[in-house]
Amino acid sequence: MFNKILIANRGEIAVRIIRACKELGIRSVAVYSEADRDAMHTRLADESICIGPAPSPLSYLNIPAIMAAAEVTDSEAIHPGYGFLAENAEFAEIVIESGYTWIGPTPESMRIMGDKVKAKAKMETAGVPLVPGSDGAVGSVDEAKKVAKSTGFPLIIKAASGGGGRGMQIVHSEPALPNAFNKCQSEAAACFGDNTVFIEKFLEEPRHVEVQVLGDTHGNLIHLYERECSMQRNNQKVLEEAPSPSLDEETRQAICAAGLAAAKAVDYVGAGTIEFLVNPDNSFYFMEMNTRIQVEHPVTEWITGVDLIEWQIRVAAGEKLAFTQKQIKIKGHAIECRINAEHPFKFTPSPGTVELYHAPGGRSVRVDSAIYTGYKIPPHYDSMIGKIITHARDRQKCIRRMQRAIDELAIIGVTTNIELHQRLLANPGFQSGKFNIHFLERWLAQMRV
Ligand code: MV4
Repeated sequence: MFNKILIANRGEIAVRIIRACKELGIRSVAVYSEADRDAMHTRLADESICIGPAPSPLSYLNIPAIMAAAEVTDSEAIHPGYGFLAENAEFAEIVIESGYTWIGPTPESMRIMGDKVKAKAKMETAGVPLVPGSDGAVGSVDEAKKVAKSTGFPLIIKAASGGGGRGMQIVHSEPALPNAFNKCQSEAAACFGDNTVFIEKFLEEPRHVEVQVLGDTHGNLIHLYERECSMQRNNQKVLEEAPSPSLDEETRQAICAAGLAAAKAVDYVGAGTIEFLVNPDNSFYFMEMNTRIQVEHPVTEWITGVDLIEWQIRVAAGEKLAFTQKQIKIKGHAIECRINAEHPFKFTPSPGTVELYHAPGGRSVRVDSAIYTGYKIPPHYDSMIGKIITHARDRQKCIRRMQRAIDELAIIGVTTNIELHQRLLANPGFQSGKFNIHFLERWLAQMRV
């Protein structure tokens, strides 16, 4: 096992990884920007090292600074968390070639999954269901028109290097196709330095269900069931749960088997997530694979009893998975509410000083956060300041428990989305468990606040 791990991240996920290191008896190294001198991760790690100014390109995305920090601290492995450099295959390669262990999948699987056209081709050979669309990249408006003959409208044009909702164009009719195609291509070139785009039929009322997988370096690969992630706005998830309230047992087994097949196709090592779109008739399609730990991993940890960060570290150190697929059973229900420093209905960021923070507690409540009373939330980073996770025997009890946990939560000094969660948890549409990716935006639109 490692003696020392460097965590190339900040906020709640850096704290989460430091906690796992401490429980494993591994020394932790935090890297921090000038804006994060008083951040929780900087304080909690065994060692902390400044890697540059506040803007992330100069610090948390600054590969030479991070590699220098690994060298001077004599770290053995690097955990990237989520966001920042977590899905950067070049960074993973630099880490490995410099003699450190990368706590994550191989750069090769990151590269395949990072290119949505390559990923879809791989999934095709693995027999994972794909949304009907172009066979690979589409290079011209004429070609796009031909693809549209088979998909019909609406269709969606996506950047091969995009993902997570970035670089997409929805097209409702033929006359709108040329402009949308050119826009998608030029935005892809500007955002990702790669103008490759592809086309899919646009699914109009899907749910977003994702399958958690975990692989070791000995060829063992398991799934840890699914999460329901449809409760989102602007491609930002707001609340996630496990298991999905919308899947029947047959669809659950099928989608988890498809997730496993997807991961096997790239010999996946570590923790990963396969995102699917699920139609109202329960047909489902591969959307993309996230080759990192995700924000919402705690709901899976709670229903399966598997510590995902611990196992990311163990498999990176070469250990075998200590459990088989048959031993992974769903126990109860878990929900996560993301707490953001933003206006609850306008969604404008609200950085500033946390004058008072009181975390909820009691039975089956988990709080993953990096704030404290007196903490100054810097304006340079994501607005998510923490997560509340609850567990119970069934979904209804889990919702009730979350309602009482959120009622206990007090954050004074900055505006948060706590009120959004209170209103959402009480909403009959949420409580029914029958909602899709449009639910939150439609509900907010009809509230007109
Ligand atoms: C789609 C889709 C409908 N049909 N693809 C958004 C994020 C990125 N991973 C892909 N996304 C979508 N792809 C087809 N063929 C709808 C979305 C989508 C979406 C998906 C999941 C959760 C929220 C979403 C919000 C808007 C669009």
